[in-house]
Amino acid sequence: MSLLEALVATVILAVLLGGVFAFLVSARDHFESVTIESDLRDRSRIVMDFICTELRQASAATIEINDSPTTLAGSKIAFKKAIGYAGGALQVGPVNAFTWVLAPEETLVGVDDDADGVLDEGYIRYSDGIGDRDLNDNCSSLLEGEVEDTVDNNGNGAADERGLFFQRKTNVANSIVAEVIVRLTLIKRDRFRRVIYETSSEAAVTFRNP
Ligand SMILES: [Ca+2]
Ligand SMILES: [Ca+2]
Ligand SMILES: [Ca+2]
Ligand SMILES: [Ca+2]
Repeated sequence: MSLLEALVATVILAVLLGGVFAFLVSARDHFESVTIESDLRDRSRIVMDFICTELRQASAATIEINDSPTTLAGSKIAFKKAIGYAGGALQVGPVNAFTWVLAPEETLVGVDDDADGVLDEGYIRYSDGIGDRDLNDNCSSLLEGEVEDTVDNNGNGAADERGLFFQRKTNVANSIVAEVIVRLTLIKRDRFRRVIYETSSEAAVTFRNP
């Protein structure tokens, strides 16, 4: 074999190996992204189920959105659970709440403080009347489809709503009815923090206790 033939053979081998390597990297990235997406969907389902299960036990009369019994929509819902009847009157427990909270590393609003490519990410705080428990998920600053521009980009009736968002319903007479819509957008980054994955869900909860 001449030197030239050896050189050509080496180049061909290098090209082939390069192709195999690129294929393996892309297969690994694809596997990782599929895994992250399915983890995120599972987690979203668990969080949504938890919120709805807790809310279903609420006494409808105790519901407050953003600390007001008449506010129709917001990123905080407070409620008291119905715990039984005594002397014909419904008894309720302490105040429980779900609240969207800005992540501790995101101190300035409008600035990506931790430079991870996600602006003002938050999480969900659950207060059970005894203490606060932080659900360990990144909850998006804005619900899917929204951009910060005071316009309702995703057409759900609210502008620039948070990734955790509660909406009460009213009847034709404009009275609040015993139902709330829960909307949730969770986000997750890949390990290089290059790609942000996002998943959204919504559910309606009807309050059976007065
Ligand atoms: Ca920030
Ligand atoms: Ca950030
Ligand atoms: Ca909206
Ligand atoms: Ca908007």
